[in-house]
Formats: sequence, structure tokens, C-alpha cells
Amino acid sequence: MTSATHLVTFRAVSLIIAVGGIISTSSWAQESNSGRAAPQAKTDAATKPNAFGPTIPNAAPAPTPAVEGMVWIPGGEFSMGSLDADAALCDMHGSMPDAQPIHRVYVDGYWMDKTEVTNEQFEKFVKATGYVTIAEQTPRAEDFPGAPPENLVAGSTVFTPTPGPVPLDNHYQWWRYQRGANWRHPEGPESDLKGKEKYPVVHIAYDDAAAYAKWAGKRLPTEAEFEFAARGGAAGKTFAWGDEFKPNGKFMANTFQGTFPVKDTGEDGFIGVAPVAQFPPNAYGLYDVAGNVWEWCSDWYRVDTYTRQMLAGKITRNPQGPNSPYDPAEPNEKKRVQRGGSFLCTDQYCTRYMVGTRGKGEISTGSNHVGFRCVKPATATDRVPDPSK
Ligand SMILES: [Ca+2]
Ligand SMILES: [Cu+2]
Repeated sequence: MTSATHLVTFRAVSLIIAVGGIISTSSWAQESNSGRAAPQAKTDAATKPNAFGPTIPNAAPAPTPAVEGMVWIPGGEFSMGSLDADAALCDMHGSMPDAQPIHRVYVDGYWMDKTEVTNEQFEKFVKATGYVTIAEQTPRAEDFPGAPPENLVAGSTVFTPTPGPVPLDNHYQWWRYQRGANWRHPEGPESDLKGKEKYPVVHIAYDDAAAYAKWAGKRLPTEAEFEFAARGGAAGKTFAWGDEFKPNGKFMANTFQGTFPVKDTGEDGFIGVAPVAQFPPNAYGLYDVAGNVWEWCSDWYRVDTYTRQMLAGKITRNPQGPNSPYDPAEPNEKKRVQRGGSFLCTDQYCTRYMVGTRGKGEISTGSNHVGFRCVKPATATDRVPDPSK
């Protein structure tokens, strides 16, 4: 797919109105739809909607040889989704239970990157291929009819704290379109990657992530693969590590403390993005599957994906997502799923770092809290046969 087409959908507003203002709503606009509902009783999920059943991992051992930097996720059957869908937390469009109903899904085993893709890893890809990310490309005048030429500048979206508390109903208040912001210059032209080699690469649009994955001989995870992996073999937990946000008083993910979006106090040790792997890994050995940066998944985002799968009436095997995107909040934007939440997640606004919740992002829009990691399928002989075939 060409990036030019998609530039229209994400940069148009800011380019036509004003650079420095803020642009379309998208991944960086994730609304909260959560509260802290306790997980429901784990009963027979096959017959009761919205009940978590057990996770049944495949018994086959990890294939050999191991893949450097990746861990083997056995795959298997699990209950997918989240019951944390209290739309009352904030009165925002999109606050809908898109992670329901809880439904049974099966995924084959796969390798998964232990960490988010880092700046130094992404740099190797760029050096080898000459790849230019979407945020580095100057928007073309013909794609933005009506835009003053001075507004046609390459850039990306950067979180900007507000001077004081603001109503949390308009994310334009804390995101700015920053000219010259891209993966090499995460905060804008004056910033660089010195000392940030082990930070996750950011300002990555969907095609950028997919291009890296292809070069690396990998691919992006499906939404089901991401969630199976993030749950770490447990079932129906609120977080990737359990049901308690801070077990024994210890932070388990890089999120936002303080008053959003005014001041991140960094009680978890990090104000803003953190280097990868600064918090304990989950039970499968994966770091930062919650918080730090959002991670692209390969599925188109549809608000009703889970309803459709549930209505199909059987266990969904290796779901690849719907054939086309649909977010009723922004029906004209092409969105893919993002998972894991980011360093901006907070109970005050967006709690989609909770393990079964879903995020979404317009495919050409990166920002300084969107990155990715990859998976690598096992070879065909490692696969568990499908008994329904
Ligand atoms: Ca933090
Ligand atoms: Cu969030």
C-alpha cells in the first residue's frame, strides 16, 4: 500500500489548518473504557458468554533451535477479551465494550520478540534497506488540496503536557503536530537518539512496522497472538501479571502517575518512555506487554470483531481479524489494532494497558508512544493439527 493515500487521512486536518495545531484523532486518542471490575467467576466459557474459561496451552515443547531475542509462546486455547468496560469512567466517544464478549480462541504456537523493537534494531533495518518512514516523508501538495504550502512539512505527533488541569474530553489539548518529529528525532528536530539505543522505536506507522518485520523474517502479531502471549498462560486476569496493579507495592509496567495530562510524576521510575525491559517480564518472558509504548497488531480494528466471532458459535482458530476496518467514532479512518497501552496510561484517562483491552490506530499515524514488536511462526511441522478439518 502506498503511504501517500493514507497521508490524506491523518495529516489532512493539521496541514490544511495549521502546523503546530493538532490533527486527526487516532491512536494517541485512545479513550478509556475501563474501571476496575473484578474478574468474573471462571466457569464454562463455551456456554456462558462473558465468562473466562481456563487457558489450555499446547503441550508441544518449543521447537529448536531457539530464536535469538525471542521466546516461544506455546499457543493453545484461551478466553479472549476484557470485562473492564465501565464506560462511565470518562465520557468520551469510543468508550464502548469493544473487548466483549469474552470468547474462546485458539492460536498456534509462535516465537515472539521479548521486547519492543528498539532504536538500535530499527537503525540496522534502515541502514540495510534505506527505508524512509512515513513521518519522515514530506506530504505532497496533490494529496492535500487546500493546504498552504508552508504547512506541507514532514512530522509526527508528540505528547505535550498542558500547563494546568484540563477537561479530558479533547486530546487536541495534549498532542501537537511537531514538524521534524520522527523515529530519529522523537521530540522534534532538536532531539536525537543519543543514549536511547535501548528505547523502543517510536513514530512508527503501520507500514513502517510491517516493513521492518518483513526485513527481519518476521511478521506483526495478530491481536489474538498478542493477547495470548500477554496473558502468560493465566486466564481472566486484569493485568499481564495478575489482578493487582502493584503487587507488594511494586510497579509492573511503565504507565503515568500524577495528574493527566499536566504532570507525569514518574513514580514507576520513568517519566515518559522507558528503555525496554525495565520491569519484570510476564510468565512467558515478555517485557512491556503492558505500558511503555503501544504495539501494532496486524488485524484491522472493528468495534464488533468479538461479537462476530462469538456469533460464529465455535472456537475461533488463528483469527486474522476482519476484512476491513470500522470504528464508528471515526468511520472514515483506516485503523489497525494496537495493544498494550503506553507510558500515558492512567486510571484518569486510558486504562488500556489492562491485558484484555483493545487499542486502535489510524494506519499512517505514528506518535511518540506507538511502537511494535514482531512474531515469527513456527514451521509447519511444529503446528498442532486442526481437529475440525
Ligand atoms: Ca511512567
Ligand atoms: Cu492507555
